[in-house]
Order: sequence, then structure tokens, then C-alpha cells
Amino acid sequence: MKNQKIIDMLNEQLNRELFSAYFYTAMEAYFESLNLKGFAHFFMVQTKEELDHARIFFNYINKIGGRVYLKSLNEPKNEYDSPTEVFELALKHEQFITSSIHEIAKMALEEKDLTTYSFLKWFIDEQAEEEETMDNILRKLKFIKEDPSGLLFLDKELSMRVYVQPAILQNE
Ligand code: OFO
Repeated sequence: MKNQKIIDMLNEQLNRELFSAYFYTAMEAYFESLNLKGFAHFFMVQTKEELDHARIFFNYINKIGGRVYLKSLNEPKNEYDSPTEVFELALKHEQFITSSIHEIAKMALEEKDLTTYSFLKWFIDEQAEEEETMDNILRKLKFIKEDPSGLLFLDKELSMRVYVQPAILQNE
């Protein structure tokens, strides 16, 4: 049965995922401006993942008979003081997205919409991973205190990040 309250929350989440992609593209641009190509690559992959998340919500809203509405995106922060600041903000943003998804999951349970609750489980796990990833890099940045050789080493590590499309979107 169609539950408009849930559909509205899913739609809001879809827009948040699109904003995430926009935010991370701004971070990619910042790292490009510093010629830290590995960090830029990391955020390019992150952007693709966010667009995947938005697509998964898009598909699900349609599947349950809802209507997708796109909203305007706020301007993301474009200037940063340091790579550490970028990761502090990326971690904070992921924590916000995690709580946003948890709110929908709680509402789905309250409304006895177990199909949506089950759909959201993938995102709950994914968010735990996203927070861990951002936090790991942030801790490394704090450890090296942004020493140039440490930064270049981390830049090389981040250049290896591989984009993998989620199984749910394969064979679309
Ligand atoms: Fe979509 O996980 Fe980040 O925001």
C-alpha cells in the first residue's frame, strides 16, 4: 500500500544524495586545484557512488508507485582551508546522511512498511562503511599533520580507489 509520508521522506533522501554528489564534486575540484590527483580521484569515485545512491532511491520510489520530485540544490562549500578540513566536513556530512536514513527506517517500522525497511537495510550498512572510510582518512591526515611527504603518500593511496557499481543497479 502506498504511504505518502514514506514516499516524501524517500524523495527528500534522493535529493540529499544528489546534494552529496554535488558537495563531493566541489571537494574534487578543490583537490584538483592543489594538484593532488589521488584525493581528487577519491572524490570523483565518491560522487559516482552518490549518484548511484540517488538512482537506487529513484528506482525504488517509482517501484512503489510514488512520484519523484527534484528540488534545487544549495551551493556547496567550494573553498577549504586544508585537506583535513575537507575530510572533517565529509565525515560530518556522512553522519548527517546516516541519521537521515535512520529516521526513514524508524518511520518505516512505525508505519509497518517492512518492504521499505528491508530496502533501507542496504543503506544502513553502506552508511556505516562510508563513515568509516572518511574517518580513517581523517585520522591519517591528523597523524601526518599534513606533512607534504605524508600527503603525497596518502594521495597515491587514494588514487587506487576503484569504483564498483552496486549489484542492485547492474543489468539495468
Ligand atoms: Fe550516499 O552515502 Fe554518502 O552521502
